[in-house]
Amino acid sequence: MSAQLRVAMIGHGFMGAAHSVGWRQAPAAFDLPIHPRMSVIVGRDAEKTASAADRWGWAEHATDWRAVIERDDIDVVDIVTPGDTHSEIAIAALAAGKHVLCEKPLANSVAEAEAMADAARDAATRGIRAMVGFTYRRVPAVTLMRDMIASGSIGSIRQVHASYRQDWLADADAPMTWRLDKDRAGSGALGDIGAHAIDLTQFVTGLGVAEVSGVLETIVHERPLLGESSGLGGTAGTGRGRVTVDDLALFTGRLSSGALASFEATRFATGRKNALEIEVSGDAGALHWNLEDLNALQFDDESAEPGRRGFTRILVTEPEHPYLSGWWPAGHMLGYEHGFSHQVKDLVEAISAGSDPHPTFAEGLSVQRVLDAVERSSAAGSTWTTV
Ligand code: SOE
Repeated sequence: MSAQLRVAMIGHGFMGAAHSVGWRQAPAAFDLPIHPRMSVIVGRDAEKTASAADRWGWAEHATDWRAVIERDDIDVVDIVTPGDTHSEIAIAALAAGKHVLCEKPLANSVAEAEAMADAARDAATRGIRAMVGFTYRRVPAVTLMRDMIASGSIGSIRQVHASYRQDWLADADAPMTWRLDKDRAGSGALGDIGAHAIDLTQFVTGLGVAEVSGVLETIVHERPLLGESSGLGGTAGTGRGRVTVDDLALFTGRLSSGALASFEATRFATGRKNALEIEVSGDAGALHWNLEDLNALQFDDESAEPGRRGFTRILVTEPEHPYLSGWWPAGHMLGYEHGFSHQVKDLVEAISAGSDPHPTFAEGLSVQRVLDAVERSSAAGSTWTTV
């Protein structure tokens, strides 16, 4: 294995920026067994891709992803493009013998996700690894939450509430973007941010979502077409474009243990900027985490003496907490971007150890099956639908 992992990143939007920070920060924060090298960034527009290469520190830039994944001086392909391109690029990269990191959701359909999971399983027999980018698992407080649940801190799980509420579409005149086009994104709030709520639930509880009943709603049906804008991007053009995805997803899940979970995904929750929250309630206590307060974990320990119970706030910044060994002294806080460095750390260490990094494409497929079941349930009048 070469002393370096030479990386090609396909795409350079918001996730391209976040992944670039991860590739650059991780080797400085952690003693990685192999050093990742930011070799080439790929985009359709040569000028914009050259600018992204300069801004984020990529050695080269290119416009033809098919040529790049065939290069023998590339070891890893990092896919940060919209969901309609994930399966084609990932399957081609795995076939070319490249390790793959693919953004979430894994694909735009179960069929695509199944093909990707099959390709990853085959590639693993050749020592090629694949991972899907559910980075919130790698916030230290979330990993601690998973560990506390696994060690029995809250007892037997009774119920879960997981929601992801944003408000960047609450303005009806916010521009059209690829995330509102079913052909590009596969679904709206459900797949874009509901996928995180589903993955978090399955990750921290160790339970699968087995059955769902849900409703999907489109609130604003047309939006202005604009030139490319900052942030989440805008769809170029004049006039108005048709929104073909859900704006709001509400659904109930029956977990594999029989416990019930409630889910919400919306980009219309006025005032909620990036509120991914999960609360797990057990017979001996509860745990709550909110991305908008990402360093803290709320813990209700019902084994405390009467009068001393209720949620306490654990500041998850101690050196012994997950991932903190690479960063600052207690209380100096981490941010949104650190999860992307933790993702790089875990991927590189798995590749070096010859093991499958988590979440695997199979885990990404399990989320895709839940998304699909919610869409089928909503189309059938919110009936209970098997995942
Ligand atoms: C937009 O809703 C978005 O960028 C999602 O696509 C990301 O997955 C989420 O982490 C932040 O919000």
